Amino acid sequence: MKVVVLTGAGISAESGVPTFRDADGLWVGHRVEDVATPEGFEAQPSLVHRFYDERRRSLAEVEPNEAHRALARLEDVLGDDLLVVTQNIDDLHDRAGSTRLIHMHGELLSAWCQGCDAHVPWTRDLGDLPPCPCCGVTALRPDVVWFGEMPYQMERIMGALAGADLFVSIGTSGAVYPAAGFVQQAMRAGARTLELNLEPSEGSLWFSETRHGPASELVPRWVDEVLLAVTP
Ligand code: BV8
Ligand code: ZN
Repeated sequence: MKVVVLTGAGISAESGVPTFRDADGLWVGHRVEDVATPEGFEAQPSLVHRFYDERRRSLAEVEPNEAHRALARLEDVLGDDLLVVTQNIDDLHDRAGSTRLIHMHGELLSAWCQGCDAHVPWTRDLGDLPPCPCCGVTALRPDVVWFGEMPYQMERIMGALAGADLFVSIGTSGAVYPAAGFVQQAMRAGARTLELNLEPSEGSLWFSETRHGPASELVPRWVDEVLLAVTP
């Protein structure tokens, strides 16, 4: 059984990573167009660097939760039949052990050099304009996909959706495209579709089944169901 899982900020909420649209959401205090666009970065680079430097630093204070760990367990059994596509730029799936993982909106722990186009692992601040480790130019930006920019590995994701038997969406409001359209592509490919979210999302009507509750409860329970069905 081929499974594609899409995750959003809701899967990291119980780890203490703020989501975008909840009351204490990340973008409160900032206008989205100010911090999550190339134009915003061009106009106010230090504001945008501060926005991402804060989020990169806070990674040291959070841990993966039972939902991240359940998906890693699922990969141990399904192997190449599972692909996790995350919209999150935190490293909680990675730390939980997921390796068949695509960060379609980039990663906080990576920097992208506008001088030589290198993508380099990065854990420090970028606001103090450090030189690129490859070309020495002080032209590093957060390696995240902003509005108007092309998400990463879209061909690989489209291919996985076309062959999926099951598409599961976890902890996302279904507000941002192209991620929000994946459920329709999966459905058109004949996949069953399941939404695991705290409350109905903007795309709930597209899912053949929706379950509401915290990811740390819903995801392990769903993974146990799948493991029961696939292990002889
Ligand atoms: C592109 C990275 C084209 C940075 C992000 C009009 C119509 C349709 C589309 C558009 C349009 N106008 C513009 C567009 C395109 C635009 C878009 O979709 N805009 C929206 C606003 C309409 N999209 C883009 O620009 C994308 N690129 O289209 O490129 C292109 C084509 C060719 C060539 C070049 C370009 C790129 C979008 C990527 C933006 N970057 N993030 C960063 O992280 O700072 S978006 C960011 O917000 C996330 O990555 C995610 O994608 C998105 C939504 O966030 P969620 O993860 O869903 O989190 P949210 O807070 O919203 O929801 C949390 C959910 O969890 C809630 O439902 C809640 O109930 C639930 N929850 C909470 N707690 C729990 C829980 N669930 C379970 N358990 C819990 N405990
Ligand atoms: Zn460089």
